Amino acid sequence: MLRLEFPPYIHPPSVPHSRKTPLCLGRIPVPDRQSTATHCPYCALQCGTHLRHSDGVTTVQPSDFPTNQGGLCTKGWTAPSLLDTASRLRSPLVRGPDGELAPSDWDTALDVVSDRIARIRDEHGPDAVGVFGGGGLTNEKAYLLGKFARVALGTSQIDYNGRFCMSSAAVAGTAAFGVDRGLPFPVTDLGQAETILLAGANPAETMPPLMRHLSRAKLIVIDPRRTRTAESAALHLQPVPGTDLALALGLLHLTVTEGLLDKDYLAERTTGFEDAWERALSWWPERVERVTGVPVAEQREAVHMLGAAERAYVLTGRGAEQHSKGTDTVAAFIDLALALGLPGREGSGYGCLTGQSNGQGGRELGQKADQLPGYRSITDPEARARIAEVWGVAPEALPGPGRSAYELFDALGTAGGPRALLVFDSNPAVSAPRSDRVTERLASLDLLVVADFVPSETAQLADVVLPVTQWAEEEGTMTNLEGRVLRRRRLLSPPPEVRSDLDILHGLAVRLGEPGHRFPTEPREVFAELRRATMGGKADYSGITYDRLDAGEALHWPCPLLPESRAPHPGTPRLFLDRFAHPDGRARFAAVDHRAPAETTDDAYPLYATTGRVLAQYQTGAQTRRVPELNEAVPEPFVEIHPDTAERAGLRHDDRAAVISARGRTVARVRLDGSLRTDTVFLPFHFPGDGRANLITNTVLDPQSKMPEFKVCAVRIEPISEPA
Ligand SMILES: Nc1nc2c(c(=O)[nH]1)N[C@H]1C(S)=C(S)[C@@H](COP(=O)(O)OP(=O)(O)OC[C@H]3O[C@@H](n4cnc5c(=O)[nH]c(N)nc54)[C@H](O)[C@@H]3O)O[C@H]1N2
Ligand SMILES: Nc1nc2c(c(=O)[nH]1)N[C@H]1C(S)=C(S)[C@@H](COP(=O)(O)OP(=O)(O)OC[C@H]3O[C@@H](n4cnc5c(=O)[nH]c(N)nc54)[C@H](O)[C@@H]3O)O[C@H]1N2
Ligand code: SF4
Ligand SMILES: [Mo]
Repeated sequence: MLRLEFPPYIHPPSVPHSRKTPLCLGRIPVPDRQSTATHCPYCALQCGTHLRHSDGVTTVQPSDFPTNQGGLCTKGWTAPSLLDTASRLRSPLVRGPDGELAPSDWDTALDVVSDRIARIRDEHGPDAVGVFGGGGLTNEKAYLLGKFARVALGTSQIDYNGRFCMSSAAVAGTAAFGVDRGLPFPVTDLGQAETILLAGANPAETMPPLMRHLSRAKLIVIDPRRTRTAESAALHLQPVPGTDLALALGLLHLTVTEGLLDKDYLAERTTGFEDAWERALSWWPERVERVTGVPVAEQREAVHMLGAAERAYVLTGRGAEQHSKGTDTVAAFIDLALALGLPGREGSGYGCLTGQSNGQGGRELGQKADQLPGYRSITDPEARARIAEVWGVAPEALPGPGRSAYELFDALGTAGGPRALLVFDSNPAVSAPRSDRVTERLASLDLLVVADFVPSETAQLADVVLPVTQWAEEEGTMTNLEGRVLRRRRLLSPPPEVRSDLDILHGLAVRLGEPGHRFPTEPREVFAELRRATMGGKADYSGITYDRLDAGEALHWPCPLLPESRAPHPGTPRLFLDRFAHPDGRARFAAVDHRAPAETTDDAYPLYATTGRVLAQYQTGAQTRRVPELNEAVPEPFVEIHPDTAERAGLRHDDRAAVISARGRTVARVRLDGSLRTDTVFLPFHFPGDGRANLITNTVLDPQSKMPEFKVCAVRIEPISEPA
């Protein structure tokens, strides 16, 4: 496991990190102002920062924003250095007849894209062009991307990387509460809790400053690994990967049998307990221990810690969610929280820790295959009519739901599948399951267009690469893990030949025959339209303005626009205090049952592999592998393995090993860890090429959320000899 020299979120690194004057460019970056208040570009905690520029150097300092309270992790501290990374894309690239990507001008690049799109569309219809977005896009970009796909391209084939992220929690949360917002309460509420259950989340590495809010509570951590988060827990339950559903059902069972059920809450605020209980009834503690490996005494301790607390939370992360039964697993944890009477009570609740910078906003503004802005369903006639009106098109002209992320990648270049794909803010050649197959599908396309600021592994496969602005060079809004809308502010002007994603969408839309005003390039203008589009939806942003945000108001959606005679709506930091969002105002228990992972171990593949993150690298590493300090901390793929398991496989610490599943093989450096389960190995997914964890992961999808089973598959591990 990763150990850094200094605590991850207290001290600044000894060397100041800076955006240095780029010698290669011979250009001193032009600051638009000396300093600005903004937020870190990486994760959903959206730590507040002060960015400053002087003497050609950009530096970052944490601000006293509620989510980070003056802390930053190493990624936040080093974020400015990516602005001028040597590999920054600085002009459009078009693949020439020689098969090489070569610099081009914007008109040529955009003409090539629009001409080929038009041709493909004429020949094969609008669904032959696909779009893939990301949870790192600002709200404005995510909104305009969805509109671009449905209006300018007329395609149903749009989805985004959030499908691989919180989609299971989103489905389960919507079913239980009628609306899904990652945390339906401010992060700071966690600071008053007595007990917090963290199911499959490792915030000590994935959101270090969040740990400040968890430090007063007794933590119960459910994780097959003894992570840094688990080390700080009062109780660590260490299940076999893929068995959380049985564990959650067992905890519900014990809540009832140990007399901890909140019957008044059940009667007043919920429906469906009986059906849920019918399933949980057969998950008695000894059976749960047999399936999950979690001792009965620990199960009992967990429910008593939760039941005894006046204020308690149940939180899920990707460890519980990224499974072929992720939706049911989250539903079972929500059932547990409901049985204890937590959701919708001040000082208690259930929440999912969203992941990417704008994972929340990205999930509700219309880049998901089945959604329109405002968290509206694309199959709901009323929602279609409303959005069509805002967009100035006929409702019938809006396409229906498209394929989910993996289904979309899998169909690329096949009969009936898209023949062109535009990627904004994702690197699926590394992040998608069976990334070898996905890479092959991407390569088979007639046209692959990637907008990025670095040559990601996916960009390297593209026919056209479009260089975009980075966070410190653009304005916009983001919605953090607590549904709070924040301002991203510009400090620097971008390199000369770099454009914003909004500019690109405008340029393409106009070339495809759209009136230019339909695709504004000014974030403020897009936001004004987005407010109208979300008005009356579940995620209502209509009462939020840049001016209110700039005045420092903390606005959590829903924040509807009120008549001028009334004071503006204050936003909704806490959802569900009076009622849940279903018509009857009640939360719904889900009747779910455990099932095994799609793939279980056998003689050929005797170990479980699970995947996840380390502090120093972000996602596919496209960004953080280019930050020297971060890459030096964790420079290469590794596999965590128990010493006994390693010995049986003939492996020692630091050996290179092949980890092999039924789908493929990945190569990683052995790291011995005596605290790991002996039946489980762990790999981070941050690395490209032969070291991609996604060469082995399982593409089986959750039937409801279409989430792939990133967190469990069966493998064997073998030594490989070092290349000479
Ligand atoms: N440093 C860093 N921070 C990040 C990111 C990053 O890439 N790097 N990414 C951001 C994003 S997009 C996201 S989504 C979040 C993710 O944040 P987390 O959910 O905290 O991250 P993961 O490491 O994917 O998974 C959490 C834990 O789940 C455990 N786990 C694996 N399998 C199982 C299982 O079957 N059951 C249970 N209970 N646990 C299991 C893993 O051991 C791991 O410790 O992090 C965000 N922050
Ligand atoms: N095995 C395994 N696989 C996983 C996971 C796992 O736990 N295990 N986790 C999944 C999860 S939770 C996630 S969120 C995904 C993440 O998967 P990806 O989204 O593919 O990962 P990133 O590295 O964040 O890729 C984002 C790319 O967009 C670029 N970019 C950043 N901001 C912008 C922008 O504003 N505009 C444009 N045009 N480009 C931008 C970055 O430089 C980078 O190249 O991976 C998933 N894959
Ligand atoms: S915790 Fe997340 S938002 Fe905060 S500094 Fe680290 S990466 Fe940035
Ligand atoms: Mo994520």
